[in-house]
Amino acid sequence: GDIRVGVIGAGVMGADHVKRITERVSGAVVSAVIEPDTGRAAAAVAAAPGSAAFTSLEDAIAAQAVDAVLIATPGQFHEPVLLPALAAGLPILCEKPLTPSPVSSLKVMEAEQQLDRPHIQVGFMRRFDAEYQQLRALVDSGEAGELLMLRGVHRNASVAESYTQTMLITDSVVHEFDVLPWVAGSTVTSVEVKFPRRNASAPRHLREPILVLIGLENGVLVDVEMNVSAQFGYQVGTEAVFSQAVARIGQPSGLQLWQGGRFGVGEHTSFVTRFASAYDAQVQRWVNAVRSGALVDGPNAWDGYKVALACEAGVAALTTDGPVPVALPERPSFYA
Ligand code: ISE
Repeated sequence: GDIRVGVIGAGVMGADHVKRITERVSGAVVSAVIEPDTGRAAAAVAAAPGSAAFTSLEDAIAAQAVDAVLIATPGQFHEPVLLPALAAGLPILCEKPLTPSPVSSLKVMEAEQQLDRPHIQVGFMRRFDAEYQQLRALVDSGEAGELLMLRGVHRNASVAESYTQTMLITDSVVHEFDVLPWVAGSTVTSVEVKFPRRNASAPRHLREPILVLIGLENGVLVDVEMNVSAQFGYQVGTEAVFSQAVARIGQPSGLQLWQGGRFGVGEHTSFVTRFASAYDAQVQRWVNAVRSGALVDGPNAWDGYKVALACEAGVAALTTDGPVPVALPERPSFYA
């Protein structure tokens, strides 16, 4: 039958996933919404017929209401639900980041290694975006020659007052730390941050945009403009410089409009729409993996840990001149 998913956290992403599982994903239903805010919980339960609200994961487990969980709380709240979910042997799809620090990610991985196989998939949804997949396939094929550089832009229209300087790294560049090494077939070895002129329309406490230089083990150099006060909309794009070609993904591809002596193309305003089909594919493949017993079909906790190490270096790089090295320990055979 359908797997019964408990969605933990009913904020922007949690509510979006509840809707997705209920309306678009096959083989799963939302059986439980675990959310302390009663207003949010009620809205999510109303969107998922047959579901029930719980204030804690432990209550939902005790009520035998869930076969798997999707964690959509902010990163600092992941560890406190990952540990009981693992102890109950539940398959888990955990929104990014796995946890905010390498120490906490290691603790989660130790708990996971008590089980027979990996149970955690991390929600780095960009890997499920069709264009990133095409770019990775192009790198793999060798048809464009050797990959030399990746040049990324990551632009948000604006951010809430609660968004902090370190979140530029841990909440936003976190995606590039996962997906760009995945595209390049390599791993992060160093992170450096440069500061261009500050955008006066950024929240007062933020010094941004920032330029992040990411060194990869295979010699490819990655640069990312991280900009959270771009005003015009939401844009994530990558240019790949090869020895024999240049490729570009993430250009606006919406409505083309000629009006009033001008030409324009529709652009996104939020990651919710920009990556909607990537999120759909990610959740459908996770559900299929849970049903088949594979449990994970995408980035796992080891990938989440590698990103946590890169983020730690990235946060240090915010206050360091020059590159901060990233040392990667050996991968446990559990994650082979
Ligand atoms: C947000 O949490 C996300 O994950 C988005 O993909 C990213 O673009 C945004 O900067 C983050 O705050």
